[in-house]
Amino acid sequence: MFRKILIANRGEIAVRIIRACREMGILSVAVYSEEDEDSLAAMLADEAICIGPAPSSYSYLSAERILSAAIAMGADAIHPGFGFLSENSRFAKMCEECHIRFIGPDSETIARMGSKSEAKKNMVEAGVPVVPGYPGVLPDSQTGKREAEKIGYPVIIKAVSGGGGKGMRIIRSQEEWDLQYASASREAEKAFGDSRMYLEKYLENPRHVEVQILADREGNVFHLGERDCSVQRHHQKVLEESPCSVLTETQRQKMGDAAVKAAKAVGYENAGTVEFLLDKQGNFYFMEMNTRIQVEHPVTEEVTGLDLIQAQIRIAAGESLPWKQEEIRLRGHAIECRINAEIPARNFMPCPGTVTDCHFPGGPGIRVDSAVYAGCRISPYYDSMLVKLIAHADTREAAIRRMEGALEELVLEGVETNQEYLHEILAHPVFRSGEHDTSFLEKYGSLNE
Ligand code: MV4
Repeated sequence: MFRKILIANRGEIAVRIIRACREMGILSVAVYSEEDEDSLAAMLADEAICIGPAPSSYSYLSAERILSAAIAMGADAIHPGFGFLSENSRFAKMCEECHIRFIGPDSETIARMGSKSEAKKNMVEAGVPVVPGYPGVLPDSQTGKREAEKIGYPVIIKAVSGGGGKGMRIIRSQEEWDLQYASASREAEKAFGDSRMYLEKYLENPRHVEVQILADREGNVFHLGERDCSVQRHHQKVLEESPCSVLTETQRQKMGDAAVKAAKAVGYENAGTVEFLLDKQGNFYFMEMNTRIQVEHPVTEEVTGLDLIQAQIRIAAGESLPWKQEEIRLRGHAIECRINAEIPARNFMPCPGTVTDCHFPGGPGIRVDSAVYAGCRISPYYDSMLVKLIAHADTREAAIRRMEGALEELVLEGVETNQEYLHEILAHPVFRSGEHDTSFLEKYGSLNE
């Protein structure tokens, strides 16, 4: 097992990883930017080191600075958390070359899944269902236009290096093609330095359902149920839950098997998430694979009773998973709400400032993942997520009720938050019915209606 882990992240996920290290008897090192000197992570870790100025590119996104810190502090592994360097194959490769274990899959797997068209090709070969479309990268706009005609409109074009909505356009007729292709590839070039695009049939209002997997070095792969992340606003997840309310046990097994097949096909190691789109007929299609731990991992931890961060660390240290798939039982229903420092009435504009006072909810089935404390500053330089509230209960309705209570109890003074907005989502009859899809917030999520 590792002696000392450096956490290449900030906020609540850094705190979450420090806690896992503590339970495992592993020393933790926090890194912090000049802006984060007073962070909870820096206080809770066994050691902490400043890695640079506030802008992420000079601190949390600097592979060189992070690796230098790891070497200086004598860490034998790095946990990247999510965002920042977590899916950067160059960084994973640098760790490999420095003989510091990157807690995640190897750099080649990260690169392979980072190319969304290559990932999809691998899945076709493995027999995992994918959205119908043109196989591979589009050689040019004109070829794309001809292929779109064959597939039939509406279609969607996506950036090969994208994910999460950037460089993506829905095209509903041939007349729109030229303009949309040009604008999407320009956006992709700017965001990823890669203008390459791929093409798919556009599925109207699907659900976003993702399967958590764990894979060890020996090739044992397990699925840990799914998370429904259909409540999104501009490709930002707002609320996630497990299980998905419309999935039958048969579909769940099929989707889980497909996710395991996907992971096995690429020799995957560590924790990963296989994203699917689920249509109204109950068909599901592979979209992409995320090679990191995700923000919403706690809902899976609550329904499985497993500690995903500890599992990641054990796998990275070479331990095997001594389980059988049948032993992984899903119990009850879990929901996560992301509480952000933002002003819903001003188009969800971030609202940095000082949290002058706070009170976290508790009681049976309530979990709070946060790095916020009374007096802490919320920086304008980083993500505005303050708190993840997670409610777990026997049924979806009971979990929703627990979450409503937790949202009512939660006090965050000094900054505006989306607490009330989340409360309104939970109360909405369409959400309550469990029949919502990815168009839910577009349709019902605007304020003052
Ligand atoms: C799609 C789709 C419909 N058809 N692909 C959005 C982010 C990126 N991961 C892919 N996305 C979508 N891809 C096909 N072929 C609809 C979406 C989509 C979406 C997906 C998940 C959650 C919310 C969404 C909101 C709008 C569009």
